[in-house]
Amino acid sequence: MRPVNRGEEVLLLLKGADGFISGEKIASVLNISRTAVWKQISRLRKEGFQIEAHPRMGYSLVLSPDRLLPSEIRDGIKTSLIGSEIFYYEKIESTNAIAKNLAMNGAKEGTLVIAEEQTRGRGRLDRDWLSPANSNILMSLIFRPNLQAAKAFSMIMLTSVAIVKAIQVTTSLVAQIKWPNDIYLYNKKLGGILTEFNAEQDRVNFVVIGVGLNVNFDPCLYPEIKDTATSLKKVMGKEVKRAVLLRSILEEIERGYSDFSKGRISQIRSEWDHYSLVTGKHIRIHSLDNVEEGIAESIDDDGCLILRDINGNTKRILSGDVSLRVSE
Ligand code: BT5
Repeated sequence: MRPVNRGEEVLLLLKGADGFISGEKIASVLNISRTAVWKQISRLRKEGFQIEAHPRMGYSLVLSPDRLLPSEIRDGIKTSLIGSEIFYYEKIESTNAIAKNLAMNGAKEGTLVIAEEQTRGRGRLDRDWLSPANSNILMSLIFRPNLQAAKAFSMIMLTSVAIVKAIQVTTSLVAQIKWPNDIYLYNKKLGGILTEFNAEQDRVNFVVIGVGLNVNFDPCLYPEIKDTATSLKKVMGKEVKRAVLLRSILEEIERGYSDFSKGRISQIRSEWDHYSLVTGKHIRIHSLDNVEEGIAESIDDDGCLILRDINGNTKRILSGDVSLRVSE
């Protein structure tokens, strides 16, 4: 993916330089004035990049901030659709809320909304999603699939598979998928997915997929989740570079979405089964007014769970607002 603004172009040259690169060289490569170079350097410094300046030798990048800035996300990313537009916020209400708004106003498929902090991060049924600033991944993606509304939740399947694959590639940890929308690591919740969509006459206009993933925070910060949540840092005992993980997630989502769009659902389903925490287990599924019990067999193409009850009958359970408990 190509850089989209001058700041990113300057950053790429700094990153590619072996030590210092002169202001004159940057100016000539980008065909801009020395003053324009200096302005971009000041801007990058304000964003938290530590750039050393030397009167004769020029500029050298000393340290990049641990921020999910668009320039950091784009650096070396191998996607063409996912993240082709990035909206970055230090602090906003909820990335899903912003993404829905952008989608309503015609934002392109693949648009990524990313925040360092949310003031009203949401789970399903308006539950809170908790995360301190600058620690985790809080993002939403806009999709415009050619899909019936009833099938919109099937996209959780490809997103969760993409997340666990990216975690495995970047950290070697094997996380698991807990139907319908959770990512688990060693039996604690590492992340959640919130899918929302807008449809007309049974066709989907857009789907917004929100992901909250615990990377570098300590769940003990929040009494409500300290016993049930985990983070990659907590398990690994060291920080994980969020931009590296995020890039990998976006790349896996692009791959999964391409398969999904070509109708190759069985490939995604078999990967889902491989990482599933519930397949083959005795489970209880709670919805607002009902409890179902049985053995989780698999999921179908629509993302519904296939449950076999004690009489041997199978049932499809919609992945709406249900919660699932695995029996001991
Ligand atoms: C989810 O809901 O798991 C979906 C969460 C999606 C969050 C992302 S962040 C970016 C985007 N913008 C948003 O506003 N949302 C999305 P649900 O299955 O309803 O689980 C919510 C429950 O998880 C809460 O009631 C808590 O018990 C628990 N929880 C909250 N924060 C957590 C965290 N950081 N880690 C683990 N569990 C958490």
